[in-house]
Amino acid sequence: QTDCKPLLKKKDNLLRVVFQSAVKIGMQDSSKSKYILPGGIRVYTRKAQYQYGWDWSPRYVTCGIWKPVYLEAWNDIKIQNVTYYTDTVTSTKANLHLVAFATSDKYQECKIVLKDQYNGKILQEETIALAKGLNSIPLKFIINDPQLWWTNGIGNPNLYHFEFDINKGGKKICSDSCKVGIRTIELVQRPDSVGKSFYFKLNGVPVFMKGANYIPADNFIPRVSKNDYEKLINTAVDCNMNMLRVWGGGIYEDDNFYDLCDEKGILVWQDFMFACGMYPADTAFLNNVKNEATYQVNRLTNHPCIALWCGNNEISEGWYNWDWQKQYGYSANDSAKIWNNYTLLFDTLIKNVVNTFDAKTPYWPSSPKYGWGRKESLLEGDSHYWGVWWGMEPFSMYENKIGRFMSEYGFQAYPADETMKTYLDFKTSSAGDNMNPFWHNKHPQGFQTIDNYLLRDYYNATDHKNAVKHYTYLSQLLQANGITTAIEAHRRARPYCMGTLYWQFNDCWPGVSWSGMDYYGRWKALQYFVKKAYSDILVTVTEKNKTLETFVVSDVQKTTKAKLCIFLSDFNGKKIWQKDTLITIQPLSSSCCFTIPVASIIKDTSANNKLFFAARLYIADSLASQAVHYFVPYKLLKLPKANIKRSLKISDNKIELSLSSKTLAKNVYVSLDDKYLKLSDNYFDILPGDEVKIHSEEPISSKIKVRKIKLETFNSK
Ligand code: BMA
Repeated sequence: QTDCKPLLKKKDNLLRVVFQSAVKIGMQDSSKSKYILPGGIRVYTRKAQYQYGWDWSPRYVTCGIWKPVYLEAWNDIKIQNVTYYTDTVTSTKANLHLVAFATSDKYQECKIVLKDQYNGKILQEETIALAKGLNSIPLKFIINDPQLWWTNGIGNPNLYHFEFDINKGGKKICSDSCKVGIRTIELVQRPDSVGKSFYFKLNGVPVFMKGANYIPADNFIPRVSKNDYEKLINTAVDCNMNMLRVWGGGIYEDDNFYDLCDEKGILVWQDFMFACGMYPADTAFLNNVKNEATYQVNRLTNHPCIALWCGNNEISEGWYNWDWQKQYGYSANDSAKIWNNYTLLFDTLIKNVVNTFDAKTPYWPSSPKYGWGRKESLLEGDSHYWGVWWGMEPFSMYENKIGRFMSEYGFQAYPADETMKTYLDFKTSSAGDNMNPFWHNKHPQGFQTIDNYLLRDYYNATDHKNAVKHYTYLSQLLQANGITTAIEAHRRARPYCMGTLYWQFNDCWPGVSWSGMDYYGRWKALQYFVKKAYSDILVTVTEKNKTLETFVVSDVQKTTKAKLCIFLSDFNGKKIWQKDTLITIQPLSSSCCFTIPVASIIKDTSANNKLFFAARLYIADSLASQAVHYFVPYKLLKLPKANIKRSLKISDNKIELSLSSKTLAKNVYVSLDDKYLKLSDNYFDILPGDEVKIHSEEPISSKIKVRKIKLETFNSK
């Protein structure tokens, strides 16, 4: 934002560089205008918009420039950037080309050389002449038997390491090295009988996207270390995700973030950093955005993880659905001007930058295409469905409101008690106390909304003897069940729906929010549930018109043989009905394998609250996925008192815990001495007669005793 003029000063034998800055903020132009723009002052400053406060982040407007400032000197030739393109790919050959931009301080002849850094082999070399000034240098090359880049779950994220050199007289003058993935990506939007498809093809394969919306990992961005990024991306991988959306009110992420996504096969839906507001479009602002977009597109274009450039978050939705025109009292002229500014920014300027510098990656002007109240939002484009939470609709609506690509939907939950204890005194606070600012919930109706939904499926735990802890546990179950209802419905709807990204993956501070994983990386129940709901092959059960439908969904490319065991049981393990069948699961598919009317297996409906229906899918004799369906809201279940047997083994500072129960034990939460413990699974049901084996994923002290392991189970009131 500033116009920096370096001044060199010599003092104490040190050369000091002083940046004199004439502060120019975009405000200058708009101060002449009569209207206020939605978003207020923040839309004039090109810095992280969430720093002005969001419904999950505090307001830290004074956060400033956080990246290093440096001067770069060069002479002779400087490579500005090198962009790699995958042109065509077959299993035996990939045709690629690169375009290098290099500045030369004179006319001169030189040799360009492209090497494979892994084996040192020269892939291509040419003698060329550079003109004085900026030169564009194209170079074609071939990779035989290419190892393609694939996403997590589909294949290996293979990377090549290329080095592009400019040599003179046999000497290297300058060089640029880059890790590149050989892959093609397409966004397919084909008109069909309902609307238009919206899905990604990776190397020609339609891939169902499973992931979440990513926000900055801290209020104070320099605090995020490489290790933190690793923890975050490892969680995405661990939870069987293949896409993260870098949301437009945050930051263009650190190089480490994209490097890790490249290495681990996570595609990135990359928003430009504009969100929920209308932006000015005076010449200074446009020039500034042009520089910003050009810089970011050039910085990120070679990352195979970049699947999509998206102009903004919820601006077109805001303009058409949030009544801004009335709220801000715009005249017809004001409205025309403001919308014209929008189109200049997102339909012209940014789109042109992407087409110029990264034409191989699709561009999408705004997420979502239509607001969630409009029927078109379910027929084409991507969709943010907020009828649940903002619209107070029941979780079951997730099964009906399914668009072509669900890029946002979400529900809040409390973080782990240990996280809350870092900012809250449990003794003086009571659960659900939304007047207490120390609860760290930035959503104005956050607590009331959680409470409201809690009463539908569970009960309000504020009078529980251990209220905060119990409320936390229940709110996490509520969120986990709600969001997985959505995920499973989206996956069943494949290929109509081809992606699901819940809101939100992570947090920027410890607090109550929509995240599945809190600020300290502690998993809420949702994260454990997501890991299962995103598994490559999933069995899922839904009840529609009093009929139970068992679906099997596959995201793998090969045909799979499996055994499906379906049964109805009471909570003491008495099987009332069962059926085993052998099935063949088609690649990249979702199909309903079995339906049965509820009435044909449950004669006495008053016993519904003591029964569950389960589907278990075995692949090569091991349990690949399991679905459990209950017939009444959880609060109405007549659960027996669980008597869980445990056996504990500790080796190499790792816990191996085996839990079994003769009766149903619902949502078993395992903690260690009341401390949060990252486990291979948690909050799970132990079906009657089952043994569940879990292990710790973080080192623990070898002094742990069985009685230190605490178990909490859900018990209807
Ligand atoms: C979405 C996002 C954010 C917001 C979240 C929760 O629509 O785009 O703006 O934080 O909802 O309300």
